[in-house]
Amino acid sequence: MAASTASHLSPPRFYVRPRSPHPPLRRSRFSPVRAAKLEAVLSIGTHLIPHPRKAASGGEDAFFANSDAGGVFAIADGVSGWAEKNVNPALFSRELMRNSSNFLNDEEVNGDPQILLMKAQAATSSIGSATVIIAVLEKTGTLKIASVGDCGLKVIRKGQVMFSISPQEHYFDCPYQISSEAVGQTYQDALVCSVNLMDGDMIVSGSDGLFDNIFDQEIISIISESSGVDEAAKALAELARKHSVDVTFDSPYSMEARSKQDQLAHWCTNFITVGGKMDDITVVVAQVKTVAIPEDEGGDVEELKGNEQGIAVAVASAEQNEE
Ligand SMILES: [Mn+2]
Repeated sequence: MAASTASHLSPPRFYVRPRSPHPPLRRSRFSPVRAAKLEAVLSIGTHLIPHPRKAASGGEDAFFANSDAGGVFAIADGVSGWAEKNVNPALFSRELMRNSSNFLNDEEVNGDPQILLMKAQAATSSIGSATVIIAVLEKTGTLKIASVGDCGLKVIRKGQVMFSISPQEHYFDCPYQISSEAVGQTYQDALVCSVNLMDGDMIVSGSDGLFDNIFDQEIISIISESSGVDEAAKALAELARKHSVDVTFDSPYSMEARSKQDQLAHWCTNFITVGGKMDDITVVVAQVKTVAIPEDEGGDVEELKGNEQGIAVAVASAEQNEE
């Protein structure tokens, strides 16, 4: 009845809707922040819980986060095998992060996480190796990522994981790693990618201690229930920690180990295939926000759009603010 009424009231010409020659694409949802007077920044929360047996030393993960100039964060996970050679695995990861932080405003780096990694590795003199991820948000809303190994990063938008990076590993549980030794990987081996973010997007990044012990659905729940990035980072780390010491929890790590048992049997027999995986757990939660820039800076936006000068200018502004 309703349909016939509508049909009766609507002249036929209204039924002939011209089709747009360019229907909206899914990609348009990921378009960068375009508004002329807005720029993207990150609000960043972090939380680190060391391996239960490494609590006294602080563990072997290291990280830094900096909300200036849009936003940058990095995580390094010192490879624990070095302890067998009487090398403290934390020294390399900590120095790598310290150097990454130091080169942040370097002219040559210019907001490129892979170049930042190159400089940081070259400046690191400690013996050891580490997996590492560096992420830099441009003011246009593009997140640039360089990752070596199995640190993870996911982007959550409207309650769904819309972006995730894949770990790089030689074989199960032996990730690519930046190393003091020639046999290791370098910045050239990094997985390099960019993702265009929108206001409200949540980035969850962490060492393997996080993603080996927590499922996507749990991450999504915690993100949706938390009131801020600090609270979310803490809650994620605590749940991962709880699972990591739970021998009955069927963790992502155990599931993967079982699925690769055939290849493991050839070289190692003592992998856990049930329960959580005890490890250092580092969590970074970052929320993308758009902030209005002052009117008198509006004229610069056009030339910044989509190119690499964005970060350089943003860094310069941050430096000016500090003076
Ligand atoms: Mn780890």
